[in-house]
Amino acid sequence: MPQILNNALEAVGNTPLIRLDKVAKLHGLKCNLLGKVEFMSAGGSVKDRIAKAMVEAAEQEGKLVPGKSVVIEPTSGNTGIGLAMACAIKGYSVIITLPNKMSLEKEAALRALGAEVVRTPTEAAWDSPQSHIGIARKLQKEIPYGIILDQYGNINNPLAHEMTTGPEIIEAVKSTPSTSSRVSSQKVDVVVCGAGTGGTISGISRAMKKTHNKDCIVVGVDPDGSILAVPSSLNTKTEGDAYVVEGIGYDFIPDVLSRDPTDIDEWIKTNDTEAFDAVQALMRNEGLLVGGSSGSALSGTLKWLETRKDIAETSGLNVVVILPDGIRNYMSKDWFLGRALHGEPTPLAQAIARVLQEPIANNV
Ligand code: P1T
Repeated sequence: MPQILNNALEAVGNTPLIRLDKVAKLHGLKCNLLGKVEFMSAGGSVKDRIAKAMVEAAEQEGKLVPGKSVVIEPTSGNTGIGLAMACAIKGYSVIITLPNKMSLEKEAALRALGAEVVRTPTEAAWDSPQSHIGIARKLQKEIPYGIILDQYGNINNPLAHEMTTGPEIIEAVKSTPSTSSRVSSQKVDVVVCGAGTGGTISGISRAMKKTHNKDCIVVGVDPDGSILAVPSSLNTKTEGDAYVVEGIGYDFIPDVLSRDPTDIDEWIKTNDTEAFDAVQALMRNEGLLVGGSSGSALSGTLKWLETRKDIAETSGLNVVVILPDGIRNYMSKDWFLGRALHGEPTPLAQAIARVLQEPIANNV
C-alpha cells in the first residue's frame, strides 16, 4: 500500500521487472525476456542500493560522525550519486574521485547533491597514485574524519544485492501467474548482468542459487578492454583497449567480484557499438530510457542466447537482464546524441518534410 516515506532513501530499490516482449520477438525468442529497471530507484541506478547499505552499516559500526565525517569514494559515478544522496539526507560531507571518461551529467548530479568531485586520468592504472583509487586514498590520509567505505571490498556491496535486488526479482517472477498467453516456469532460469565491482552479479547469484533455484544460470557481461571475464583467454585480444561504456569492466579484479565458477557460470564479452545499438532498441521498442551498460547487458544476453537455442526456444523460461541506470547520466554523450538526433530520417520525417515542402534536414 502506498504510504508517506520518511526520505528519499526509502525510495531506493523496489524497482520493476518489465517484460521486453518486442525485443524478444525481434530476435525470435520464445523464452521470456525480463528487464530489471534500476533507473527507477531514487538516485537513478542499481548502485543506490549499496550506497545506502554501506552508509547504514558504517553508522551501525559507529564509523560515521554526523557533521564531521567526510565520505570519500572512488567511483564511476553512480555509487557516488547514491552516497551523495544518502549523505545529503544524513549530514555527512562527500568527496568523489571520478575518472575523466565519466559523464558530465554524473559530475553535475554529484555537485548538485553537495559533493566535491575530483577528476582523475582515465588511463591511470588502478594501483597508480594518480588513479581514482590512488587519489581517494591520498585524500583520506590527509583529510580529518575522512573515510572510504570502499565498494570494491565492502561486503555490504554484494550483500545489498543478495538481500534486495535478488529477492525482488525472485518475488516478481514467483508471484506472476503462468497463463496460456504468458507461459512462465515461475522460476528465474537465467540472470544476465554486467560487472564493475561485481557486487551486483555476485549478490544476485547468491540469492538465486542459495534460496531459489540452484540451477539458475548466471551470465556475466564484460566489455572488450576489461579483464574481468573468465576464462581470461576471453580478454586477451582486447585487454587494455579503451571503451566508452561507463560502470562496467576494470583493469583489476575487485575483491567483491566472486571468482567462484559456481556463482558466475559463464561470461560474455561485448563492445561499445553493440551496447549502444541495444540501448536504442530498448528505447524505441520498449520505451525504456536506459544507459549504456544496460545496452551491454542486453547485447550480451542476445549473444549468449544465440549459443543456447535450447533456452532461447523454450517458452516459459525466464531470462532476466539487469538494466543498471538510465539515460539521464548520458544525455550529452556523442553516442546518445548521434543516435537520437542524427539518425536516418524515418518515413514519417520524410512525410513531414514533403508536407512542409522543405528539404529533409538530417540534423534537427
Ligand atoms: O559494480 P557492479 O555491481 O558490478 O555494477 C556494475 C555497473 C553497471 N552499470 C553501471 C551504469 C554502473 O554504474 C555500474 C557500477 N558502478 C560503479 C562501480 C560506480 O562506482 O558507480
